[in-house]
Amino acid sequence: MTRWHIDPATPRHALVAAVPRHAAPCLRAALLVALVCMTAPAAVAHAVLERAAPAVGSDVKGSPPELTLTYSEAIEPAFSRVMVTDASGRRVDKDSLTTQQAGHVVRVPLQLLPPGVYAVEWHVTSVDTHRTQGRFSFTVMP
Ligand SMILES: [Cu+2]
Repeated sequence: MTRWHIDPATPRHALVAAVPRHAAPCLRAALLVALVCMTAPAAVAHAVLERAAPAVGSDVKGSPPELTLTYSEAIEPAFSRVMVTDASGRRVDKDSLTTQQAGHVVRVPLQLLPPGVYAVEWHVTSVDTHRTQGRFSFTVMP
């Protein structure tokens, strides 16, 4: 298996960080895609979040046992991070990230979640070394 060298100080990251935070989410995503692709050393698609369970912005009945995130490309678990927090900012995932389906699916076990709104923040590095990130929320209903 190929080993990838990840340098956290590459200009690509500076570019990604330079995208205005106040830009509309879709514009920001488009800018990120453009910047990441422009600066790709060997252009291969990077990991875009294709779906999530619980789904982005969804209401779910009862505490979900885990969060799953499906990406367009395989991700490298050692260089990827997912955090789920409650409305007070307390972390409610079990700080354990595993992958399935050749790295396309990320599984994060969750603690027992009382009804409320939860925020998911993810930063992943795909196997082509490109970093992508995003956040969304879901609501646990009684
Ligand atoms: Cu890429």
